[in-house]
Amino acid sequence: MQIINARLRQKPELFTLHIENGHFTKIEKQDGTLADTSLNDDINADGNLVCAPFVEPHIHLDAALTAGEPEWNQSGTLFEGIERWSQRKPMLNEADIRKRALSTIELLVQNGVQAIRTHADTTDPTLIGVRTLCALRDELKDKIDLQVVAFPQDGMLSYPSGLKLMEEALEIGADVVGGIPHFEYTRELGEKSVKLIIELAKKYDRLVDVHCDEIDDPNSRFLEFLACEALFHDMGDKVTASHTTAMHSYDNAYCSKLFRLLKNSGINFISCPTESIHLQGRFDTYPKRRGVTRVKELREANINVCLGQDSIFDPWYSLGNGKLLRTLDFAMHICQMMGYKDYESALDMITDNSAKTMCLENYGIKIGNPANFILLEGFDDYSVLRKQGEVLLSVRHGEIIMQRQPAQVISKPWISTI
Ligand code: 17E
Ligand code: FE2
Repeated sequence: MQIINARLRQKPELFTLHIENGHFTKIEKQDGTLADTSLNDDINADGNLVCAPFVEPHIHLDAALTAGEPEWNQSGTLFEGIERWSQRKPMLNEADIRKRALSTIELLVQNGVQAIRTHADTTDPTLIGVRTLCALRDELKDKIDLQVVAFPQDGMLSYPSGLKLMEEALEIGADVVGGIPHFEYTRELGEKSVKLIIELAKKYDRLVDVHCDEIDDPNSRFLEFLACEALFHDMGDKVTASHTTAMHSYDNAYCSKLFRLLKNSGINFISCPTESIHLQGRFDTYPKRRGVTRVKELREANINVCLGQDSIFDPWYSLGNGKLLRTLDFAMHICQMMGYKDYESALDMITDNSAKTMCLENYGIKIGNPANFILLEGFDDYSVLRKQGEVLLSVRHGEIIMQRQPAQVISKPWISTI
């Protein structure tokens, strides 16, 4: 298989990509545009961008597609979301979770995603979310990279037997230890939970991804605690802080000191800008805080930061369509990353940076790597972001897993009739 007339990120020329036995074998610079070949599995990229697959590093598949069941989140706060979800939890069963998770995965795949990190709530004595999503991960392992985070929604230390359930989830096979220190009853319990998360990750050899300071309280400072633990245990590359929305409300002097630790620790960040712009700032009148973490400043400090959707039609967020280009568009606006320099590598935040966060191996368009890629409308990061076009093609191990015909305008352009 060959992909001809392909653009690659940060390169002006056209390329031919050669694929054999599901792997990239040659990446060749072209001398001008090539005509279609006669081989029928060859693909003409037509000057569009061939890019590493999109990665969704933060979503809750156990809760996806449950908005309004049994009640809607009327206030739009994180806290009412948690309450609505606790009403839905007793209605969970394997078939229900599987059906919703599969439809959501399908939606993500249709939009160019090939790797997903999902949270699964452990504050449920049956652990049905963890069991079902771990089973699905194993079943889909040749089709998609799925990681499961054991996530204690109601608090690892504040929920009855929360710690025992977390350990059980890791025994079942969750890949990542999660946490929610800002929702534990006290600061002390929050800090204790972070220490335990790191201990469990070491004991079971797992990654860490904590919902950290997802609140507008400038005094919520579990991030420094998590980063310091990661630094002292020398495991920054395995640790992720999700949301960190309180960082929006920290003062600049504190942030300046904090960033030194963040940089030294090497931890990863995930921001979910559509979710946070909706859930945060809900206790403000005017002016209203945006409540999105400092993505621009993290990028400028060369700290790894990526973007996730968090929710699709669930008790926290009732919109969402699986399109990470939309999430990226929101981030560029909300975080005021609209200078030319910001655009040049914008796709990093939904591809390479997310792959680094998930510790994915053999990711990217390189000779010897599995031939996993997508085809995007546009010729570079900036034009893809601006067009907000559809993902045209998704190839995994050299096999087409999704192909889309671009939409065509069929009416006559009105301007030509004048
Ligand atoms: N749970 C939570 O604590 N925060 C969120 N943003 C979602 C679930 C979606
Ligand atoms: Fe989340």
